[in-house]
Amino acid sequence: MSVPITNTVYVLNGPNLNLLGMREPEIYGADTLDDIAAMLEDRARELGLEIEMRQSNHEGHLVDWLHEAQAEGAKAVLLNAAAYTHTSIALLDAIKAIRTPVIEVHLSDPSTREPFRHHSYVGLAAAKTVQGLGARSYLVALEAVAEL
Ligand code: CA2
Repeated sequence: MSVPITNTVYVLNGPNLNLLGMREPEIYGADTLDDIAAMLEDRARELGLEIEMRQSNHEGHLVDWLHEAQAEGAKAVLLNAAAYTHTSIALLDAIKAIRTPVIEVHLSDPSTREPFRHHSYVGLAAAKTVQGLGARSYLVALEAVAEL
């Protein structure tokens, strides 16, 4: 049975992103995940959307939250799966298993970094990818949701 679609956008963040703003600012920028959440909430208010921001270092939590997004009728998911982007068939299967659109987000541009970051399992099923814009990648992805 299908649930009614809400205005809530799940923003799911993978391993080590809880350390954002504390290390490697030259790659990932100086904003913390809380700063990004605040920016998204401001923009979401203007767009008539709501943000459900989560972070986990555990792959299975991300899989469970993708299922939850669909069960709760989320409008879309912004997913920065961090390193699991490049390794996780479980996340690929979860994205394929739900009808909720998933937008892949990255702060950096993995395609210009080490070769092991060039392949994205998430990107094989995501509706769109926004990368390389720092914290603004999340905002551009949110704006894309408003167009859905
Ligand atoms: O650019 C992105 O957003 C990434 O998803 C970030 C991941 C990386 O594995 C992907 O290839 C690209 C890494 C997130 C690690 O976050 C840190 C935060 C602070 C200090 C060190 C790592």
